[in-house]
Amino acid sequence: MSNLQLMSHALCPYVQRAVISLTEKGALFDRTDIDLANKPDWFLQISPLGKTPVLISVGQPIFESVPILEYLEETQPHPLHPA
Ligand SMILES: N[C@@H](CCC(=O)N[C@@H](CS)C(=O)NCC(=O)O)C(=O)O
Repeated sequence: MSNLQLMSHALCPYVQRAVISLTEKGALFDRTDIDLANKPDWFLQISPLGKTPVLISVGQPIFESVPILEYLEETQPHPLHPA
């Protein structure tokens, strides 16, 4: 299992932001699709608003797509922002 796990939904554009960043950076990650119409309890415990995406990095959940993108930019190679 990768150190990066993305809690996802197939149609979620906010998830796609994270997937684009992870893919462009060549980061290995596991993706778990969440049924947003029937959210599992474990998901509600890590996602305060019950929304995707949530990125779990080394066991620590990060929620909201913009902070996830900032975290990936700061911790993964291949910068997507100009210096
Ligand atoms: N501001 C959030 C928006 C995330 C969001 O709205 N996700 C939707 C799916 S695209 C969701 O999880 N909806 C389920 C719900 O609101 O119960 C972000 O940028 O991550």
